Amino acid sequence: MGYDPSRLPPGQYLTDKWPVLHAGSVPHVDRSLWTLRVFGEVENEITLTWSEFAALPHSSNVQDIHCVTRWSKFDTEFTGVHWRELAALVKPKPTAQFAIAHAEHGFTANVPLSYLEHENAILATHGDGAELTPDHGWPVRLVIPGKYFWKSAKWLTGIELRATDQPGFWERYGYNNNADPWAEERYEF
Ligand SMILES: Nc1nc2c(c(=O)[nH]1)N[C@H]1C(S)=C(S)[C@@H](COP(=O)(O)O)O[C@H]1N2
Ligand SMILES: [Mo]
Repeated sequence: MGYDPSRLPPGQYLTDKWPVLHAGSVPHVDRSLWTLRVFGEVENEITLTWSEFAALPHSSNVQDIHCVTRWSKFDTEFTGVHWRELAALVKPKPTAQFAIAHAEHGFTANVPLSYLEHENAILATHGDGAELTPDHGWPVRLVIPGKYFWKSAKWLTGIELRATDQPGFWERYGYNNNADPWAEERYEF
């Protein structure tokens, strides 16, 4: 297939499939009991039910994803809720500088808040035109553009805004905190 090789970060190979990758087992989520909590450095903490989340405006984008285990997948379409819809409800304090995604089984992933605010960041319910499958993070996963894909937490249950950074699950395991695929920021050592 033809593609622009400059879209492939160093040390990556292109795949057409959408691989599945995570630590531990796929959680069994009951969407009627699922909630999304947005808390921390905000004026107004919220906990949304599925129906409240689903009622928020949705949007779509297309982006390339890059896993630290070296596979990249181009032109992945995600549909879901942009952070701005939640920010309008919680009103982040000026002290909010970092976002911690919280997921089932205690998984966390940290990014500077600016990455969550990116136009292509999304709390996704759909990938490549179909509802997310359980192994890709159903019912809601985060997608953070411009970072290795481990920053994109599947089975999202909360977003915490913080004044200070706090390493997440893979970061504590030795992965690079910044995780820029173009700089090959894979592991700490
Ligand atoms: N909750 C959770 N989310 C996670 C992970 C995980 O272990 N747990 N692994 C990350 C990693 S390393 C990758 S590459 C992507 C893989 O997403 P996919 O299985 O949909 O391709 O999920 C990320 N999100
Ligand atoms: Mo990954």
